[in-house]
Amino acid sequence: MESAEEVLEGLKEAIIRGNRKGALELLQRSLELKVDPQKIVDDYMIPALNVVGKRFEERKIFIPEMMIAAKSMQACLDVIKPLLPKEEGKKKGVVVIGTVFGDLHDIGKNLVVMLLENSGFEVIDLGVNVPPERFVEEARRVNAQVVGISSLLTTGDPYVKKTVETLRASEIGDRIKIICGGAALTPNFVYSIGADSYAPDAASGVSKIKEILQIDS
Ligand code: B12
Repeated sequence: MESAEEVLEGLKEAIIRGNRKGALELLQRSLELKVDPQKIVDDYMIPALNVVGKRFEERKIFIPEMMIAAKSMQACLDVIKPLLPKEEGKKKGVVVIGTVFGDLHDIGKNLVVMLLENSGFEVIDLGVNVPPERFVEEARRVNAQVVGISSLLTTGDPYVKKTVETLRASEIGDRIKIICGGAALTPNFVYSIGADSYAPDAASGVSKIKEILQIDS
């Protein structure tokens, strides 16, 4: 019989290769072996996409391979979503989130959405390729406390900056809290353009949002 470690390594490999069916089967097996769903995401699924990114950078694979790997990852996330721990009770706040203009990456953002919802926040997800004005309109419409901006491409930096500036220049600019994340961003850049917070991953994103809203738990 295979060990849990072998199954999990197989799952990681299946995501890297974009073998969606295989990945889903191995995910099911890991869950049957009672592996913690959060551990599966953090220690195997996310690292799988890092390998994909590295291979793409080294020109060992190309966009179609990167795309099918992403699809396998998203299919596994859809299965895992209902299994992650969920806090019930009063809503902690409203967060509007989206991927910056020009950027179509959404897996990381979707993870942030998932974790925020499970932590008791109401989340309005604007999707990908979101123009600055859309963040403002929606944050105003739903009376959000926080706007989250995701950016995976270094070419997206000017749009992240523009989004923060547009939010700050709007009538909600004084009160809205802005948090940015995504592989393209650094804390230095994010703070230099006037955002309130930066987080390198979804779990610390939730903690940072609680921190800026001064929520204890
Ligand atoms: C999958 C993928 C794709 C898929 C995206 C599918 C999808 N639905 O998202 C596809 C194939 C479409 C794609 C396209 C492209 N991609 Co791409 N892609 C990736 C890859 C391999 C994985 C990204 C990912 O999902 N990671 C897993 C998630 C969980 O991690 P994450 O996104 O970083 O998110 C975490 C944190 O950053 C944080 N976070 C993210 N957002 C937010 C937001 C907030 C508010 C907070 C608090 C936290 C937070 O929390 C998340 C969870 O912990 C990366 C490589 C990499 N290692 O990042 C390249 C990468 C991002 N892509 C890259 C490139 C170049 C492209 C293309 C330009 C390629 C091309 N020539 O066309 C296009 C761009 C298309 C576009 N306009 O957006 C480069 C970017 C280089 C750069 N420095 O700018 C990378 C780094 C690959 C590389 N090493 O070269 N890509």
